[in-house]
Amino acid sequence: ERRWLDAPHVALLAFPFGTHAAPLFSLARALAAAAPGAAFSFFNSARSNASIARSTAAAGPAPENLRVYDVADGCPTGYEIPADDPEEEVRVFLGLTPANFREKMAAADGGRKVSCLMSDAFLWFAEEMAEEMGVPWVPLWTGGPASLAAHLHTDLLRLTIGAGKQDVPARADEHLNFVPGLSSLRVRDLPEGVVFGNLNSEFSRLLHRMADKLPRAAAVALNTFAGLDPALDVEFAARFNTSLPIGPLNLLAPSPPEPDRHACLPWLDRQAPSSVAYVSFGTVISLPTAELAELAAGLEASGAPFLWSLKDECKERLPVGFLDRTGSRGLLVPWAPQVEVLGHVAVGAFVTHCGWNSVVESLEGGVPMLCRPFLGDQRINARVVSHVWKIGIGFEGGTLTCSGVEEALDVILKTEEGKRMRERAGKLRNKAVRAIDQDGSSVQNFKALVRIATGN
Ligand code: U2F
Repeated sequence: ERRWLDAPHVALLAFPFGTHAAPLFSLARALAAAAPGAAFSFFNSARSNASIARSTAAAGPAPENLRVYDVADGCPTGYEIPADDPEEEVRVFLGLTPANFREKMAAADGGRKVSCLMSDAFLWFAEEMAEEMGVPWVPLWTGGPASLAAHLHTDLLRLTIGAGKQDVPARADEHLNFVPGLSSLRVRDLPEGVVFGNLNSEFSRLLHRMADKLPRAAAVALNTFAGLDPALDVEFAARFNTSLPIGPLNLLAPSPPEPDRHACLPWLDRQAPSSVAYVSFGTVISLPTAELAELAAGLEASGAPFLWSLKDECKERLPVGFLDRTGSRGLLVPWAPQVEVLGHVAVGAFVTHCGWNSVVESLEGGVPMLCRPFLGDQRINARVVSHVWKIGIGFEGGTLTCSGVEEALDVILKTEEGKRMRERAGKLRNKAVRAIDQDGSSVQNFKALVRIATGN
């Protein structure tokens, strides 16, 4: 009995919005499988847990030593996110933290003492909880690594550039050569809330606090791999007690393939190699109607076959007649098995918001990107894709236009430059695959993570 109570018990706290909780859960599964003698408790909102359960159903039950707990999110049944205030649910949830986590943790796994606290890096207060409990804190950063470097240097950036203006400052085009790891990026690529935009938004304050806490973590896990961005490898190794790039997470800890409910893959089988434009803006972004029309017109004008993951409620906002005119070469679906789609030989370009998971999946498929970033890390990810790795094209004006989409698709799908982008993307894919080889750097780092988490 006593021995059971003393066995390692790792608690994992999820951030239940966007594509944050799913990668942490995949990691929890992988850790539980690698350390069968330890217990793992995963804390997340009921809604997010249900969505993870649906998308991982094909993997069968989670390992027995991994238990899943629902924490209160403050949203009544039937709650709908207000269109004019998408951050409301995040604010409500954060308002309940950390009490909602504490309450469930107290009873988790028969009260077995927690010996390591892992969390989404956004949940900065986990550092204080871990400190109180006298256990190590191990956060996972799920977004792009360049944006993390920007958050870590928020104070330096505010001092140097000035801050507090709602718009992009006059120095927008200056390079960030005074920030370690970011010298080839510009002020305008920064996440909003660092030097421009609302510095007092929920996210801006949360990320600022996180930056303060991360250097105290026992280790910081990252969904990237050594060598993808060598300057950032050096920066994180210097900044953190232990920097653990363990990505690509979806290769290290793969979920089962998504069911292909809308028959995307057989449709792709009928298309020529590298000919199809795949379009998706992730789980948070919904294109404004005018821009949706521009994108539709651009796809139509390009003549390229396309696969578009577009929620049904957005379909109603498409230009009249678009579906009739393009039905023979376009497939619209409410959800696509994106990893498999990007890995399919027919896909030649990805029109994306540059959410980090999408960027990593595109890179794994060796697919060049057409980048239309919106918020958070997406702008800086887009700039890295187009100007550092040179495997994509950005929309400098910000929004998508018909001619912009047509031209960028032409370059990627039909020109020598597009071919070179594909070759460069292919080289990055090979690096990613090597990182999760038996002796690869991410596998080694994962083993180190298992040791830190279980105290061995
Ligand atoms: C937030 O990102 P998002 O959830 O909007 O976008 P991604 O990081 O690109 O993740 C989307 C995931 O959803 C999957 C896709 C990705 O794993 O494969 N998917 C799918 O399977 N089928 C579809 O039809 C559409 C999507 C945030 F907005 C970003 O800025 C952050 O970088 C990100 C990670 O922190 O979280």
